[in-house]
Amino acid sequence: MAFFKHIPVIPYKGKDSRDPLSFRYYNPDEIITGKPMREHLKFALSWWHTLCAEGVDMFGTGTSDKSFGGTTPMQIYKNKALAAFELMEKLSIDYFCFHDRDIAPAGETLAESNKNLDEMADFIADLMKKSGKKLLWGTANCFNHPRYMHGAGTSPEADVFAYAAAQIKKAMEVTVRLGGSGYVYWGGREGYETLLNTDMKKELDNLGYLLKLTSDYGRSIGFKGDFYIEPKPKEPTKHQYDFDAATVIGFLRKYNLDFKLNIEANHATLAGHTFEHELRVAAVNGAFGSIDANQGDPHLGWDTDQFPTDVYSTTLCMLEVLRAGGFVNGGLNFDAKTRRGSNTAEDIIYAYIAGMDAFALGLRKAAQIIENGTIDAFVANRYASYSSGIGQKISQQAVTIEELEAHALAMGEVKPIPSGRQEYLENTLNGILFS
Ligand code: XLS
Ligand code: CA
Ligand code: CA
Repeated sequence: MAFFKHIPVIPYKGKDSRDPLSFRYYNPDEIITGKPMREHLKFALSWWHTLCAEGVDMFGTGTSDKSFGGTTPMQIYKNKALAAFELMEKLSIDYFCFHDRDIAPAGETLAESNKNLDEMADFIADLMKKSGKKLLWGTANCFNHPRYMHGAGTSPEADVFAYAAAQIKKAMEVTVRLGGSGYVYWGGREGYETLLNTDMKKELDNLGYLLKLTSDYGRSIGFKGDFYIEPKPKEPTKHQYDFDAATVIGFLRKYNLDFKLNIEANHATLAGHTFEHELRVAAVNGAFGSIDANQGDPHLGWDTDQFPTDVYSTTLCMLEVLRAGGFVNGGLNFDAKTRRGSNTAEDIIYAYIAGMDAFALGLRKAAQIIENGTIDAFVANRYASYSSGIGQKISQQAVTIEELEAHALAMGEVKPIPSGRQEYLENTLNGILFS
C-alpha cells in the first residue's frame, strides 16, 4: 500500500537543481571530512508530527487527515506505520523516533494499551527488518492524558507516579525490542504553575527517583544506548524543572544520573539562549547526545516546532556537532511540523527536503569553517596567554594564591587587552557562508 504514490524517491541533483522534489545539498553517500553525509547527519523522522499531528490549534480543528485510509484504531496505526516507512524510503531518512502513544492507540486500561503497543511493535519490527531503517530513540507520552495534569513523576498523587513508572517501563521494553540507540525523557508536565500549591523538593526528589528507577530497569533488560533529558524552559507548565542544559546538568549530578542531553533548537531559543549555546553547554559537560532539529519564531513566545531552514543556525549547530566529535548514539530528529496551512501530503515532503537540505548545507559550511581555520586560529590565539608563564601554571591549576599576588604586584598594570574582533569574525563567517 502506498500513500505517497505520486512522490518519487527524492534524488540528489546538486545545488543548481530547479526540481523541487530533489535535494540540492543532501547527497547521502558523499564524503565530508572523512564520513558520508548520512552518518554525519543521522536524520530521523518524528512519528508524532509526521504521522499524527493534524494541525489542531486552540482556535481550530485539524486541517489534514492522518488516518491514512484506516477506519479501525489498529488499522489507522498500521497505516501510519506503512506511511512512515514509505516516507523514510522516499526521503532517504535512516532513523525514526516515537512516543509510545504515537505508534499504537491507547486502550481503556494500561493492560490494553500495552497489548496494542506489543502488536504495533511486532508490526514495526517487521517493517524495520525489510527496510533496514532504525530506531534513534523511543519515549513515553506522560503528558497528554488528564491523569498527568499535575505532572507524571512530579504529580502530587502517588498513583500517578506508579502509572507513569509502569508506562515508561513498557516504553523502555519496546525501545529495547526495536533496537533503539536512545531513550528520551522530556519533562512534559514536570513543572509547576504556582508555589502556593507546590512542594518543590518533593517533586524534584520524586522526578530524580523515577528517572533512576526506570533507567536502571532499562539497563537491566539490556539497553546499551544513551538516556537523554530534553530541556525545555516553559510550555506546558510555566516553570519546567528541565529549564535548559545547565539546569538539567545540575539536576543529573544531584540525582546521580548518567544521562546525556537531547537539545532542541526551539527549546533553546525559548530559554533565551542560542541553539549553539545549549549544544556547547552539553558538550563541555560531557553530555552532548542528540538533537531535535527544528526552529522557533523569534516573534512568538511558544514552541512552534517549525522545519529548520535558517542556514546560519544549521551551520553553527553542525559546527558544534563536528567539534563534539559527531554523533555516537544520537542524531538529528526533525521534531518539526508543517504549518497548519501547509496541509497536503506534498507539504510534508517539501518540509523534510527543506530541513534536510538546510542541515546538509550547514554541514558543508561547518566543514569549510573548520578547514578555513581563521575562526579556530583566532580563538586559540585569544587564549595564548595560558600557554606559557603564569598562564600555563593557572591552566595546570598548579599556582598558589601568593604567586598570583606577587605576579599582580610586579606587573604594575595589565598590558592592553586585545580586541575580541566580533564584527570581523561575523564577516569572516559570512564570507564562508556565501562563497
Ligand atoms: C515537546 C517536546 C517533545 C519531546 C518528546 O515540546 O519537544 O516532543 O521531543 O517528548
Ligand atoms: Ca523535542
Ligand atoms: Ca518542541
